[in-house]
Amino acid sequence: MNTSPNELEEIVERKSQLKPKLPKKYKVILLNDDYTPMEFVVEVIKRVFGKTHDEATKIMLQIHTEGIGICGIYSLEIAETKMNQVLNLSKESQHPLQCIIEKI
Ligand code: TYC
Repeated sequence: MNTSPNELEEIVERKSQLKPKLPKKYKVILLNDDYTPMEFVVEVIKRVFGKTHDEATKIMLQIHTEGIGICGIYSLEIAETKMNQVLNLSKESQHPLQCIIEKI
């Protein structure tokens, strides 16, 4: 016997209740380079990611020594917005600072 559209809807609904979807999260990562001034990176991290001066300095030094650093974890839309804010600030100031997002 065929399943009616109403029954199908009910099954789909029951399935989605059984398996609540966790929203996908994305890391916003800054990359090291040899030219961007440390103080500029600290200011960008404070402005875009709302970190304190001490937090931003710690993240900047981690990027400087290890090559990359995570500035925050967000939904896709917010992660993309933050990445674009970083790229716009670095372009405006003519620094080569790079920023990427990565799915967790
Ligand atoms: N390595 C840079 C310097 O020595 C500083 C720097 C830190 C650049 C973090 C980029 O994401 C970065 N001036």
